[in-house]
Amino acid sequence: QPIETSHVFRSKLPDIPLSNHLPLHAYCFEKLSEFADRPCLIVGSTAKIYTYAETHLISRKIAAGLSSQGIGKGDVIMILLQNSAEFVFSFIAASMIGAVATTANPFYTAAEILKQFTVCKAKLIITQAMYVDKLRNHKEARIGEDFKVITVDEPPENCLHFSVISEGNENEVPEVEIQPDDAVALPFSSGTTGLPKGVILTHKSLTTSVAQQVDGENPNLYLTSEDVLLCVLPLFHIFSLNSVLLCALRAGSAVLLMHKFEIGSLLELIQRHRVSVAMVVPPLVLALAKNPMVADFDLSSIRLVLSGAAPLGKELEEALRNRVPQAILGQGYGMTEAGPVLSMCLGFAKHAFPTKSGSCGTVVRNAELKVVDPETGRSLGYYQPGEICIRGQQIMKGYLNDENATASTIDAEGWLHTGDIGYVDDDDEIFIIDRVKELIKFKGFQVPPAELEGLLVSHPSIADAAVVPQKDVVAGELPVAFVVRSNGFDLTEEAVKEFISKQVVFYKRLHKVYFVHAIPKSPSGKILRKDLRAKLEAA
Ligand code: AYL
Repeated sequence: QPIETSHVFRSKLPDIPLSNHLPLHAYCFEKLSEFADRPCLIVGSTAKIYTYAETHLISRKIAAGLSSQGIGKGDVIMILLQNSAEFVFSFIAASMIGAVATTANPFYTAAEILKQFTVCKAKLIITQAMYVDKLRNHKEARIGEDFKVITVDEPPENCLHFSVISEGNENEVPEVEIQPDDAVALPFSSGTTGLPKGVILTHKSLTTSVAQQVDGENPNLYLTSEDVLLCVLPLFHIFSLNSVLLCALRAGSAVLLMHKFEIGSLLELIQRHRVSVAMVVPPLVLALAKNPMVADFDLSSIRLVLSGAAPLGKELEEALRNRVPQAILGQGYGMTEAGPVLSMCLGFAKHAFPTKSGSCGTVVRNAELKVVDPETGRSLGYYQPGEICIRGQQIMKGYLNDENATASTIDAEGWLHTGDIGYVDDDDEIFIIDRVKELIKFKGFQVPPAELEGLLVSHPSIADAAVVPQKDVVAGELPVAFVVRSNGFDLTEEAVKEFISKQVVFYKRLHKVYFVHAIPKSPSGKILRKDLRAKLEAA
């Protein structure tokens, strides 16, 4: 009987010993004594700098402060903040006491926040006063009684000021036993299907992922204590949290925090702080490549641009190259559940390899990647497109309270199925060409169709609905809906759009609504999304 050979792709870089027995904070600050006086956080809006020693000390104070607020091992806190030093301190502090941080977009609507908050059983929220009103709609749980709210600015009624935790005694951080398999971060992702779910990332997942990027004699992503990393992408998303913040901390680089994207201040800050490494998403590449203001600023400090979270077109990459000719441009490919990085451009390595435009990089070291035929499940060789699967110690432990979703994402042999279609070329570079999962990506943000479909069918005049992506030059993809009306024809496109926009964050808003007589479905009742996407392309 012939033995089926399984094609497994590996990094060109050798495996390295991993320090993934360490808790995440200990791993990130392992070389603290080396970097103590180096800048760690630079607050863009104020130019305030926190050194590594200060960042570590403040985080310890907050760890003690959180603990005196009753937060202990395994407890979940929600960080509902824009990029800020307080975000960073709170995240590290939670790790120090074995607590878990769930991060959410402060622009979420009250309903979106409360859903995540409730599923996680969060005991405390760290946020800004202006978002507190969204937390007051909660019917069962009340601020100050059932959960605590801490604001980084003037606290509204029943809330506490950040100083309550930041003035903790750093010598009173409780000693906790942290196991590598304990959760540390709980970002939300809809994965390949359904509603957003809590993704359990453990200390081991994140230390492994960071090590795969920045550790070793020839790190895949070479960062030093001389580097200044641009942190404009939101830290509540795993791309920025992992590949910007955690990687920078491990390498002793400085992190330039911007609380929001605005092209003028972005360019000004890059020039002023001599940013050397820019983590970006394709819409930001578009702005850097096309905005006329760019010509007025000195971007010569940028030596590396890493784009991720959504496909980057070759033309766009070329256009950016004209603006920053000295820089190495490349991509990272990740998925929240994968811990998150699957592959990264080897042009970023200390001893770099030549790479091709359009590629998402090569699988990270200490991991295995395969491409499987979605029909037969067999693994495929070079140049054959199929579903990308990844295996390694970095992947999530599973979804929070959802064994079925976990089992349908990570198979019995430990392979995580991404729902992305791609191939590997004979230089071991990965190219993503399609997505078989439902997920829509607006500027790299997740828009789970199931969530919008659930809202749509809750409308009394809607019998059935399906939401699919429509291609867009600026956003990458936009959510559009196919809707079956349940009674008469009174319901208008505008009414449907408004019904949704009141309930969701701006990037989940429907761009277009098509009224149809029926939603095409498979015999088992699954929406035939491919057919709907084809309909859009034909239109
Ligand atoms: P999630 N090219 C094409 N599609 C991509 C890419 C890319 N470079 N990166 C991510 N995606 C898509 O969970 C893909 O469909 O995580 C993938 O399954 O919000 C989905 O986005 C995952 O979306 C990095 C670089 C993290 C990227 C990331 C991505 C995190 C996005 C760390 O260094």
